[in-house]
Amino acid sequence: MSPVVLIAIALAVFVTWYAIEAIRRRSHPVKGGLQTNIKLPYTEEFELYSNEFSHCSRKARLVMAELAVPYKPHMISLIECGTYENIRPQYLRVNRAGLVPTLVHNGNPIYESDDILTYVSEYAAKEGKSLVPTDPKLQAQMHEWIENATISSDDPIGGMEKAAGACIPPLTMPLFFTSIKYIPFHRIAEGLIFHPHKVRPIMFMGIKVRGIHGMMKMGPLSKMILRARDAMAQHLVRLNDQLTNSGGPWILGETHSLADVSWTALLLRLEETGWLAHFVETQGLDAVSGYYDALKQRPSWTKAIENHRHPIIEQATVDFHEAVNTNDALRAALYS
Ligand SMILES: N[C@@H](CCC(=O)N[C@@H](CS)C(=O)NCC(=O)O)C(=O)O
Repeated sequence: MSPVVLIAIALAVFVTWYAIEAIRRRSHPVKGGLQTNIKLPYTEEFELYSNEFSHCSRKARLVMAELAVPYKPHMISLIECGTYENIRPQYLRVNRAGLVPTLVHNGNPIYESDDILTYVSEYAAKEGKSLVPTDPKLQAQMHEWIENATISSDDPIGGMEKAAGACIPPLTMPLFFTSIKYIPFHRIAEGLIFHPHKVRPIMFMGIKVRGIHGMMKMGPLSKMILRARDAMAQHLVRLNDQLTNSGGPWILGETHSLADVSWTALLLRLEETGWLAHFVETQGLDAVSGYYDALKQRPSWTKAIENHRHPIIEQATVDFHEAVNTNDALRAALYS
């Protein structure tokens, strides 16, 4: 058979495969809350699809642990942890947006981590457990702090000066750089072909090529990281004031609430990416520092965080700290 015919056959096979896969992997944005119109297979009353490293997933696992609601866990890999499992047909049947977390209650999915927090809290309230204060003024404050720590599905980095959650993706960059080193190119290529937001796999390709030592030499990226850094410093100063004024130990004072669940995940992300120590040192955030220590003493921390550490992220964290300690230029670009 001539090479031309062979190439034509290979091309036809690829195009057919692509056309079938593209249909199987069709994704679209989803609205938050309980989806009564979707019924998924399930074996346990609650099943939670989450990722070890994802900020929003950690919030969902924390609320389940805080309110002692049992669930069957399904761990979904994201590219920074190894593969694009979130855009494969099996998971897209659970969540057409290809985002984690998804909580499934008796077969009905609940989307958006903040809606999961509210849903689980309302469910547990029937058994007398609650993470929502009864005072409407405190409730309003709680929602404001939750919203402040949210990563938007539509525009994850929009409004950094307004919301701490929007600063999280840029401030996570150091760990993306060091974790992606362990992910082969062909895995990222899966995202280039099928991810609904191509800019994400393109960015991962770029950061894999560049490596952590080149991170702050990437002009627009380094600008975005520094903007997020400066905005986050202000959010933490506000948190510090809130903790001081409320008298602590929690955001609303004596009541541990859903706001603290959200901020546990946020402070953890800042710790593992090295930012928390920098902010505490430069802004003098004693209240935040004590608050984070207290959060880590709660039993939910072990259940939702320690029991779900991911080896690639653990190694990436070590690599990042080593890079910063051995590269003066990188350290100066990040912290001065
Ligand atoms: N607003 C959504 C955001 C969900 C979201 O962005 N999840 C990220 C992880 S924190 C994700 O699944 N990313 C996968 C990807 O973009 O490939 C929520 O709070 O649940």
